Amino acid sequence: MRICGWVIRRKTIGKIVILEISGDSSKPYVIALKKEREPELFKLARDLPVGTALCFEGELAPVQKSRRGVEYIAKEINIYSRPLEPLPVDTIGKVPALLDTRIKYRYLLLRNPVEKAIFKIRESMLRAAREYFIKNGFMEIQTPKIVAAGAEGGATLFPVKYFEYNAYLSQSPQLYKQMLMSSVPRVYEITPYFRAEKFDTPRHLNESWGIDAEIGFIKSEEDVMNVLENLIAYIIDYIRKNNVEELGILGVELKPLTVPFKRITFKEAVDILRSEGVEIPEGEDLTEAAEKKLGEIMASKGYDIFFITKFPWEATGFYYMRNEDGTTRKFDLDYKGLELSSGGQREHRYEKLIQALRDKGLNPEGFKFYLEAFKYGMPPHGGFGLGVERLLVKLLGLGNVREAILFVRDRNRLVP
Ligand code: AMO
Repeated sequence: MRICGWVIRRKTIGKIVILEISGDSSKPYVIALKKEREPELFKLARDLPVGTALCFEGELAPVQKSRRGVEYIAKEINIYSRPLEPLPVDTIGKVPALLDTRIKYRYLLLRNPVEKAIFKIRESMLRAAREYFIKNGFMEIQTPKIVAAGAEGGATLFPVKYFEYNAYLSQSPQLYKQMLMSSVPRVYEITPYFRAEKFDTPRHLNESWGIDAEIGFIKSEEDVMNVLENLIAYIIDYIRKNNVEELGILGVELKPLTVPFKRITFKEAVDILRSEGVEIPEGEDLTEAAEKKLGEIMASKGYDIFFITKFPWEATGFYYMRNEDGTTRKFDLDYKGLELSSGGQREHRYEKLIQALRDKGLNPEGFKFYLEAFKYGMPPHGGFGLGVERLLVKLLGLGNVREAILFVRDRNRLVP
């Protein structure tokens, strides 16, 4: 068998050299080279620097002695590239690197089983999401990332020069997934969000990823919440089943979630917070601090994950359906004090949608292409956007969304 990778550790114990090699598996490959048994390979390996790219021909060792990896007996080693300099980071993670360094050298640190496990689980998360949607009759879509109008507020749009037009990077597939509700009853997209927020927080990126879904012919936002909670429970089950090794490497015990998740209304959330002395101004969205506090209170009652429903109109996008009482059909999904997802039922009635744009101080002219789609038999519909990095942060107990994306785009990072 030919196995390839990079030396992440070399240890000499008397007449044995042990190499740990990071390759395509989660745990390293380990080869022990004995001076007596394979003198040529022993000589070659004795001073191989960490970082060397090599392949070896070998077989699984009949006796597995290493606790750190899977042991092989090597018959032949081919060296392809030696590092020009000592590595700037420790790829076995003995010397912990600062987050800044981890981000800068993520591509190298993926040789470290711990760092790799995070991204193997991210990959699984998206695979699980696709599997869930396929099983439930959703069609995967791709919508444009260069757009003429945004759905989530003008202040957070990145302008792009698009020939003689002014364009933006897409904040969300919102407008497009809704337009497709005029022909396909269930769609989903795994997509980047570009947002020009100048935040520097552990929960914000300027290029983040979302799992977006939109569902037609719904009776209420309850139908959307059902899909979302089942999706998350499915993702967790999938990871528990398929990533035992990676969860072990990370030392994470991932507990299954039971559906349905707890639901509280926005008003109930405000009452709970006020009863704990937190000030919430009338008609405003919850601040991050309030959200965190609410997460703590809910967790103490046994609810790590919960929906907040019926957001006030003042705190939502123009496209959410309004109820008679001034609330809307928008919900958030919070997990341990962090918003993972927003969604809800949309306004699908043409006239009311135009009014909603005006009420939010937006010009319907700029949304003409979107509004058109509401003229030809638009059914009631709703959907959600689920933050990929935020979900991963919560599932693995990471401290920062920057740990959950390979190459970070934030206020201070445009390279690598
Ligand atoms: P919203 O703006 O709440 O809703 O975004 C959906 C989810 O995406 C994640 N998210 C982010 N993660 C990291 N950094 C960011 N800057 C960032 N912005 C968003 C969050 C958030 O809950 N169109 C609606 C969704 C819908 O109604 O279908 C929307 O975009 O986890």
